[in-house]
Amino acid sequence: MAQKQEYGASQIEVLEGLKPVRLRPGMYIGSTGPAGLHHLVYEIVDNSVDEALAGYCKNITVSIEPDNSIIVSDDGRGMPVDIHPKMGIPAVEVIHTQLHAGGKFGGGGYKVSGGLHGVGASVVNALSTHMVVQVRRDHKVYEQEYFKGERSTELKVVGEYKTGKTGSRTQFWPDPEIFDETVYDYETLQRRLREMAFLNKGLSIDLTDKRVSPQRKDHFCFEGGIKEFVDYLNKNKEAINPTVFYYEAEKKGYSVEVALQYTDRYSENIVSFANNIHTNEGGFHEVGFKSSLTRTLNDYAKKNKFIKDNDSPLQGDDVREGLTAIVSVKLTNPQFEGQTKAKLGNAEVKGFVETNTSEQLTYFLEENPKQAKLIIDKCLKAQRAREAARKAREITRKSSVLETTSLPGKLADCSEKDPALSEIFLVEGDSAGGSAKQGRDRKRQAVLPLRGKILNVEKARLDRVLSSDEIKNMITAFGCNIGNEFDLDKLRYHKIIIMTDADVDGAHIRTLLLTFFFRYMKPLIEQGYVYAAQPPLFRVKQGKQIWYTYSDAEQDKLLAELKEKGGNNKIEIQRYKGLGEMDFTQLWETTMDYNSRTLIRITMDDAQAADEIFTTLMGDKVPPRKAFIEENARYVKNLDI
Ligand code: 0RA
Repeated sequence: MAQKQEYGASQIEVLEGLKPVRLRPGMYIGSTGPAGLHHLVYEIVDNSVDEALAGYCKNITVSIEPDNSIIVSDDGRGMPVDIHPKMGIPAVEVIHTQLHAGGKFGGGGYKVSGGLHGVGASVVNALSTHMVVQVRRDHKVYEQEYFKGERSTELKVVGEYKTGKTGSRTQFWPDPEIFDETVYDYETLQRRLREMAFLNKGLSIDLTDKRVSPQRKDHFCFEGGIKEFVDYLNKNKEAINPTVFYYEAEKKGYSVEVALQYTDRYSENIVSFANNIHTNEGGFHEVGFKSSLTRTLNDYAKKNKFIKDNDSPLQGDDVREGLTAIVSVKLTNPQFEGQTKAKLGNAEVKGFVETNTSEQLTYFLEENPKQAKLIIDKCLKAQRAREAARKAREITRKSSVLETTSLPGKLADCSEKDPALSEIFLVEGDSAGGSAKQGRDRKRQAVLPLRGKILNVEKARLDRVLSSDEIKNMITAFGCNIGNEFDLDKLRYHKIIIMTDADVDGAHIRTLLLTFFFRYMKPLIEQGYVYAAQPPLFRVKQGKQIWYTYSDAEQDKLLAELKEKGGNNKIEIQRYKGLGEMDFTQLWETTMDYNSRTLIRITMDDAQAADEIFTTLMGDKVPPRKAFIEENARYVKNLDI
């Protein structure tokens, strides 16, 4: 304790002020859209989580205030307030007004750290119109305020406390000059904070939305950590092994936790983290885990004669079918690599995870022979199905989608050859498909009509997936193959646009398509190549003027404005029930024209929620599906008229 107290002002190395952050916010928080806005909260929470990882903080509370400002408080030691020797100002002010050098406040302070390596607070401050920081320390309450990243008051003592605890409290108001939108989404924060609580067992995180009455609240605290995360992810699936396998291990500078459970599904769901950051692109921790899993299950299966000497061994795909697993590592010097800096590059982590997983999993299998048998049986089934699919593919090699080069007959391709400039519309129904083909920009827009419902891939193995015509057409049109053979470089369009009717069927088809992309072409979603078109709901005509509106709210606003101007004279309203009701010029003007259309990008954030949604909507269990649809009925209500 005493030694740790020394870390304070002297640990902070100063680099520069905050101008660059306001000039290029994207460089620091990724985007100035919704993702960036929510990122601000995570940066502040990360600092409190670091304080928890250092062993000093147990409770974190986050609230969305009625004015959309955010308050984050913790019961840690309180940020340091001593005077920084070089700068001559309090450390807490340095933390909030300077971009300091690498490592957590110059390193040495904390064991592990995620986020922006401790510069988070200053970045958030720079992008906020106003920030208020309070520190409870040494029986005093300190406070300082900032304006767009600059100090607006000196640090002063605003009170004293006799009892109660030390801690830090930050309130900030995101700057509307920086962000497209400054309204927080409860579910987005809820998802990430729940995940944070799973990843840091025993840490309590409370979230409150004060914009609504009654207030909306969540309390997250999981003594079982990622073990409970697996329970949560599998809650609507049938488990193969009832006991979730879990272990944790540590050595100097590294720790690892793994939790896993098999389900009766066909897809694999391995989610890995390094320092609480979701490593979407994998990395050495994931590689170590996967190779250990394959080797350990093969060794066990051979030793117990589930696999005979001459049988072919289980492959990676076989041991991952239906698997839900969380791999979480924490390390002092994480190297994040890859396109989105979401891949762990520390090679030494591979052996560490591999060795520990093998040892602990072997132990689990030997302790739980009944469950071990169920797991091996599941893997053997997957192996037989894979073999059968391979044989079937060989027999029909000529007609196999994976080998054909000719494009599907239903596709109206574009003439552009550069994928970055090309887009493909997946259109519900042949008649809307026809209008889209007529209305499109032939140079850059391709159209593929889809007939009716596409196959629910959640309930089918690869061989059946590949026998569906609609799916084969998409695979050949996209050109990038699927599953293990997926190759993003071969993708022929960088915008894949789902265009369905604004009704329940349309929503269902969109979900089926997203399920397929999510399970078999995940990088498409990760890279942000998948979009949903937004066709209008209404056409309003007054005299020679025509307006299109895309939501009930927009429609009400327009009608109110028109009424104010000149009453109801001659106003004609058409409500579109489907794409098929628009002719090709209307479809172009409202939904396909680059200048006037609105596209909704399907993000990886959505895709994370997607696993849950797909599991619930597309799986076999009826009660959770019914509950889900009822809970979400408000989203569907306006669509199905
Ligand atoms: C003491 C020393 C240091 C940081 C903190 C307390 C501290 C920071 C935050 C941020 C949010 N909540 C907090 N609670 C405590 C400096 C440690 C270092 O230099 O690494």
